[in-house]
Amino acid sequence: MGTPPYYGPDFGLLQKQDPELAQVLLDELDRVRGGLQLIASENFTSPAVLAALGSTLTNKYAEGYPGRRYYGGCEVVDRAERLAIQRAKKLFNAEHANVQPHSGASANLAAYAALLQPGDTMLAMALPHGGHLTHGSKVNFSGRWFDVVSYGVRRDTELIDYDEVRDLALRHQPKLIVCGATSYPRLIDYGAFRGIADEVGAWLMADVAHPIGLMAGGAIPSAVPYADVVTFTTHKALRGPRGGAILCTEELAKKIDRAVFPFVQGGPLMHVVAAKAVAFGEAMRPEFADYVNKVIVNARALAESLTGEGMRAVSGGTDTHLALIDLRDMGVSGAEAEQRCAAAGITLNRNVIPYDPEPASITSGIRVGTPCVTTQGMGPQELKEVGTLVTRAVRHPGSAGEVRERIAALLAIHRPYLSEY
Ligand code: DSN
Repeated sequence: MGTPPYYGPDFGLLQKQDPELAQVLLDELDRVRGGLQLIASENFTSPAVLAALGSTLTNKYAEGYPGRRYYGGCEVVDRAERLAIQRAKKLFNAEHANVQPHSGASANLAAYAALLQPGDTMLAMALPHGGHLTHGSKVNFSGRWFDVVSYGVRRDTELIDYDEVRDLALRHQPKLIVCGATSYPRLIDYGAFRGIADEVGAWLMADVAHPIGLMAGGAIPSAVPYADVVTFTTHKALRGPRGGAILCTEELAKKIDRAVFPFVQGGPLMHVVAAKAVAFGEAMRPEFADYVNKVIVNARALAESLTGEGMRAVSGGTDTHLALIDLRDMGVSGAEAEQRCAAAGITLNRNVIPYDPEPASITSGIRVGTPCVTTQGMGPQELKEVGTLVTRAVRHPGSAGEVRERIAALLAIHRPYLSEY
């Protein structure tokens, strides 16, 4: 008998050796197959991405960069990282890519480390208006280590007020301007941010963790031509493994690489780097462009359905993969809505809305997104029904059983990790 050519995940072995943990994996698969996943920042990776994640590359220490490692035996994993870098540069038309950040937060920490010193001033979107913890929240390193000035959205339009951003930039002279958000349903004008950054001599960083997949598929304009540094995660609409990455200009390449390693991180997760390469390769295919266009069409259909049922979409709708819903007119909090939806088999998250009178633990809103359901093959007709079901679950908690049945019927046709990829 020859040596098997590949050694990879063997679920039967895991079940035999550790049935308790194996059951967790089965239960999680049951959970996603048995409900509707509307969390805007999640997706279902392809089996090919999962195969790379479950590979022996997890074993290798590879501190450093391809060809310049601090451990021997890296010549094979170097190929995985080179592939990931080449594909990221090609996919996003970027001068330089660093694919090692373990997460979006690590990528942001590294970008700040490359561009700022503690105490420097940065201008970024406020968390309660759709920004991110790492954009200067007081409970995060970014808010503690930097002098953070925040911009938000206008009360009337619920859109970024570029005049306010410019005024704040002129007044505070930040060294870095950060654009990008986690619950902003509209397109961001990266050109306007570039103009403001140039006017005050600031670096421009775009944290496009949310819309990077849409940019990869060409469904929305890219931030890469405008920003000095672009940080992102690979696991949202991009549909790769959980992780982060950074794109930047050649001018900043060395600073960014040194900031990721050795300043912020030690050894990279080579199985994840390999899985990122797989995901970037998948995102180059025409089917992926088709997928992300459908994600947006579906998000619009869902937002229209929800507003047709009497909910209010913040900013009036969406241009992206997500919608933010204000529940105040319904007299239901975001936390209650999240619980009621969970009882009906719908997973989504409560979310603060701009000028929210409620704290983050309660909120007045929910955020919904379509990356998962679109991967499952649902289209606008199904999303119209999903909107009706979400509204019914939120308004009438007693109808949870009925809603569950309808969802089961939808999922019988569109089942994650069962239907064709
Ligand atoms: N936690 C991510 C999200 O759900 O948007 C952002 O980091």
